Amino acid sequence: MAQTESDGLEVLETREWVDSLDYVLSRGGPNRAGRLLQQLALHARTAAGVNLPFSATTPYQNTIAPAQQPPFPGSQEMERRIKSLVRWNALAMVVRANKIQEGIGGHISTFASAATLYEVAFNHFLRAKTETGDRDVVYFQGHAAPGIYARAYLEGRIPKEKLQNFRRELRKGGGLSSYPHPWLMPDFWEFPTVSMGLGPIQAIYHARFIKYLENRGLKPSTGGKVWAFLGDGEMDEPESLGSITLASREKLDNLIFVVNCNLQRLDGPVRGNGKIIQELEAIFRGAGWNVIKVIWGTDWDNLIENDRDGLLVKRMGEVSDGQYQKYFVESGAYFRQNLFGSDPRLLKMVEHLSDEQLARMRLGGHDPIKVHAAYRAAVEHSGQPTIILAKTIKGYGLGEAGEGKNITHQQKKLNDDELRLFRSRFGIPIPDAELHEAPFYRPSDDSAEIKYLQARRQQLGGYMPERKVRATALQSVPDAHFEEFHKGTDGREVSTTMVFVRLLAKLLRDPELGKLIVPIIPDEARTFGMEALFRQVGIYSNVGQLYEPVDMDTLLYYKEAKNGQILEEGITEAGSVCSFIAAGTAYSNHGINTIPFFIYYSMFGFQRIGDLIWAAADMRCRGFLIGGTAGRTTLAGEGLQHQDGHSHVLALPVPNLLAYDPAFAYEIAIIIQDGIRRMYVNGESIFYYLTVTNEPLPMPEMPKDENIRAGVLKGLYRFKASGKTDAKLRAQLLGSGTIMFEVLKAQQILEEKYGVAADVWSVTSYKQLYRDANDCERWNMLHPSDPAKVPYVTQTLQGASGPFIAASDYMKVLPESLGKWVPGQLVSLGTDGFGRSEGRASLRDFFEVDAKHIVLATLVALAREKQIGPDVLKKAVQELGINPEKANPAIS
Ligand SMILES: Cc1ncc(C[n+]2csc(CCOP(=O)(O)OP(=O)(O)O)c2C)c(N)n1
Ligand SMILES: [Mg+2]
Repeated sequence: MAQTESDGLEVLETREWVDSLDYVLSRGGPNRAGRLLQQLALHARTAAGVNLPFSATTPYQNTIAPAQQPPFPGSQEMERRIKSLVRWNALAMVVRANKIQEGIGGHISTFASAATLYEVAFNHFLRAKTETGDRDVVYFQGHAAPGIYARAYLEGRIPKEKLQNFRRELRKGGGLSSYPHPWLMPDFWEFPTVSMGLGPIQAIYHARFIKYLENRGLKPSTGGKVWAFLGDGEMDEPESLGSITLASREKLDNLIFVVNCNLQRLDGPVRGNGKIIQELEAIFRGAGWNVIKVIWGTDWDNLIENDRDGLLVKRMGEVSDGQYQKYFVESGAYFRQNLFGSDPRLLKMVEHLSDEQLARMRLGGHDPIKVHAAYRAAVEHSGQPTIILAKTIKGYGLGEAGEGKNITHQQKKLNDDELRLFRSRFGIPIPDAELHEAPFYRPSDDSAEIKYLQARRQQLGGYMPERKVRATALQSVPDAHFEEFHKGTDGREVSTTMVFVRLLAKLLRDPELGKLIVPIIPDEARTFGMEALFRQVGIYSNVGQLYEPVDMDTLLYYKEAKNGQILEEGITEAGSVCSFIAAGTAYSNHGINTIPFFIYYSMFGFQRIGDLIWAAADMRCRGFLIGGTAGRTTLAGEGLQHQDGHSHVLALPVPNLLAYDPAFAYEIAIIIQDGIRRMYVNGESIFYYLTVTNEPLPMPEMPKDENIRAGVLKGLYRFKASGKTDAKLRAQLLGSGTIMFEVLKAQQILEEKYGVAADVWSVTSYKQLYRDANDCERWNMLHPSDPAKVPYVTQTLQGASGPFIAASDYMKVLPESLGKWVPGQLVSLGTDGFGRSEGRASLRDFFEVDAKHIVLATLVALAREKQIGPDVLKKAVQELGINPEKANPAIS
């Protein structure tokens, strides 16, 4: 590029200004220089209308200047050796596993790129216990698991045999799960992070929940941090970015994101034509985070420092990520030509470096000094969350086997040559002859490396990750709060939502239990009639209430307080469920038995945030998910997007979730009381889903039968036997939720009009019944010569005569799942299909779950058994006013 005279003048002029600024810097320091620059910008604008272009980014260089770096506090050489050992064992774990069993999978290149990020953290930052008894919590990137196992192996925490069984969990003696799963490794992993995006959003809400615990006086405020190690590709998940303003709004300076910017995801570059680091910087700066870029290693310091005219930094900022990735796999000559060759002045800057040296110039994320400086700055920063954007090379150290290549994410096998090169590059003392097996390597306990590593961990309070139950169990759950609900409402109509809210309010008043309860609501409290709680326990706010609420003069004003108990999350089910998880796992993470109740529109639960609920299950989260405004025909008016008739089907797959669709107040009381007991007194790794509805109905008294409680919990009991003991025609009606009241009406019609004596059974949980029946079935298969076990549903319904008609506000598949265990003909009525904007009566007619359809279904079933004739049916259709040609709700 030719230089013009004015170019030259401009360069000179710029230099003079830069020199002056340097002088100010040396005299007054960075703050003074910053103020001066601001004044200059202001002057330029007011005096001459110069508007500086808006920029959300800073130049493509490290945020922390070399002069600001703290000295490295450990032995770099020793830490490099330890890191090499971790690298080797992580790689060997995956390579061996795939040699032994083709296709078992695993990831090498994720950890290879992140090894320095982890090792500096492990040796200097991640505190299993702080001096004040707090702890840091760490979300490890799921695909980096081999590196975390490899380190635990060096620490002596995981035996070699388990390493050999990586991804072979069912082998004798057990193995290691592919990714972090507390369910599978409950003493080790704390946070399942491998479904991308769930780690970052959970980390944000966890950090916020810690502040909540502190502000409410449930946990002393002692400075633990939440670290989240994330992938740059992962940041594309909406969950990764969707809640970042919460973190800055709540001033979460206990939160540190470390994004491993290896510029690649699975298929190829994250931003081939752009720059992921700059893009993330802009997003997070805009959202109010402290952003620390770690782009260039120490090797670059001199070059950048001598770049007086900013030519190099400008050029570095022009090159796209796709091109940088190309440099990683190309020769030094190519790098020189392509990056520096654009300007002779740039070429001159690197003429003292050989191609070989150029090719080996380290990136920031592979340089412990740079990484350490960033971590130190992050932990010392106050008032804001911090994100560290560290540039690395994916598959670092793999050379031809995958370093920087698009295929590297999937690389699981190395041939002998590649293994040899890796071994030699990292100096692992394994002879060539043994390399083929990719053996693990651990120096003896008294080796310098192991002693150093152990000393570092001891200094930082112990090993990480380590999961354990840190809370002591509750003693008991007092009966007193629940008894009122056993009595019924004497004909007064209340909805099950109102019942639940009343129970919650009572529990909140309990001197012991009350403070542990965490009500979580995504902007729906008024819908559920919960506004009285605003005043009773307050809404949590990290700053209290800085304004005078408009409804201050009312009894139930919108009270925000620093020690407020309600987490009013706003319209974010994803965020709310993360608070639920943070509260429901505090028994292990923080030794505090918080009991979350997350109350939401049932339609926006499983189908919207099912993956987070799955993660909650994995984490052995406790608590109650309360699906409000539930039922396809019970939520009137709202229509297709709101009316939920399938969340109970979506709840079926979650193994440790108990799901209930209660009809009556006493059922709710029994389920919640027993739930608290099982989770917080017995310490079971289960959690609950309850649907509650908004239809006001008269709540009956609990029948006086000692088996009721067990029946409610197991999922089925006889609620009301027919009084017509002499009837010839008999039927059994099974009802759930609000549809129970249609069933009760049907019972009456059947008796009065058709001479059918029908018993009414309450099915509180199809899921419980299904699970129990399967359990028996399986046991019977495996123990064919023992007396067969009889499922609870069969035992309970045995002897009840006539067909079984089940009706609920959910899909027909729920009762049908019990088909083979119901001792007789089963007919299932349910709400398959899209909802409609309508009133309840019309909806129930449309979905064929109202009393008249239950009656018809019963008569048809009796006719099928030849107990009544077709003429009765024909007449019934007319009498009941049913249009046989109406559209099928399941597909219309
Ligand atoms: C929700 C979700 N979608 C897809 C995947 C499959 N997956 C696993 S790793 C990966 C690429 C990860 O890239 P990045 O976040 O950049 O991490 P890196 O391995 O590069 O550090 C993908 C797509 C997943 N685990 N979770
Ligand atoms: Mg990546």
